[in-house]
Amino acid sequence: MKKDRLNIGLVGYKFMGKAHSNAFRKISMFFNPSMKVSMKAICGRDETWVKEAAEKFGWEGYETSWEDLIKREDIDAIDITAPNNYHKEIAIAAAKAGKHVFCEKPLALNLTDAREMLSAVEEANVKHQIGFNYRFAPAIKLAKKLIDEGKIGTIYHFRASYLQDFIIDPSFPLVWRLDKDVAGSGAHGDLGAHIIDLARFLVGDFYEVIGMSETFIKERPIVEKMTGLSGEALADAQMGKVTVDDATLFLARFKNGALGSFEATRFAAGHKNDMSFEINGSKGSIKFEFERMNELQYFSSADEEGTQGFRLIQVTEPVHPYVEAWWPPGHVIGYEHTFVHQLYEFVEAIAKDKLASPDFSDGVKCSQVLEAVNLSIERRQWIEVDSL
Ligand code: SOE
Repeated sequence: MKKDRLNIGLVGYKFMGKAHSNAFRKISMFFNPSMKVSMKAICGRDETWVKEAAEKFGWEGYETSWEDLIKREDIDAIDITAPNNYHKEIAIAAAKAGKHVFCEKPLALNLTDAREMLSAVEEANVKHQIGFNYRFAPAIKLAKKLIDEGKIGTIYHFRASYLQDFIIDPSFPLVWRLDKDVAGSGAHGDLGAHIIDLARFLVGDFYEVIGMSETFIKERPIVEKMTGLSGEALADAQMGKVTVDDATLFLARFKNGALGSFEATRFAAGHKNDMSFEINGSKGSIKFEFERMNELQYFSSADEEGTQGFRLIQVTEPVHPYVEAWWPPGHVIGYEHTFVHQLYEFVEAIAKDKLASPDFSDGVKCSQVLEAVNLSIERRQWIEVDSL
């Protein structure tokens, strides 16, 4: 019998757990999903905190063990927002239990694990999606449409940077994002993963890469308590080693001949969440800056000579994907809306039995690029992405 309700279990209740909880709450209020969504249980190890999160975010209940969450027969889909080192075990167990799986990016700590996760969801024949939320900004969807319609012609360049500064202070503690065993990599996998995915979405697959990276601050005070992205260390905390990159830069050649440059850093003072890119083609260009996410800049060489120039498009008209569900034109949307859109699509994929997108195979392709860049840094040479 076809179900009309999708019961969700969410693992993680910190920054991403909150973003996903908010999204599940908003889906039914703003969209008309083909299935109703029930926020069954949120899961985290600390009972006091997870109980508080369940009440605050609107979950029916909570679990303190992800194994117990997966065992529950009343849950159809598992959403993973726990730190990266948990992704593989939870996703594989969830797939084996027949649950649909949504997983935050990067898919896994490394390419081998990412491939195992893809095999598990494919073997179990469950729906799977990865959290590349920026694809779901209406302005990015417009960029994709303009490219697909040939409006900027043959693509020559993709130039992207993802700049943050939240760890620039050397006394910022050694949070899990700075530990390779937990995070897999630093700015590269956390920020670089997003611009790699957008490059794949908008330009196409990568052919070869060469990169460089640096860890500017090698030791930091050991963290006592995590607070969102940050954490607190004791005044007399011992120092621990930073085992990930603070910044990774790389050059790329795409299979279609376009050239790309990528910069991911947490050491760009003044840049808080500054993800931006420019794409240049034979007939025009496109520019996007996340901190002005409702806007897209478009230059068309077909425009009349003399008045040519980049036009600033407010992507808030209802003709653009998802916009109609929100507010009248000009009433801008924000970061959290990208999560509502991606999880709405996940629900639709399950309800309509269609492929979710981006899925774990996109996660694997992203991990392949991340790993090829790492290998190029180690060997100081260009690496063909498909050789991995
Ligand atoms: C922290 O650097 C972070 O929250 C990333 O983990 C997210 O993926 C990115 O969207 C914003 O920055």
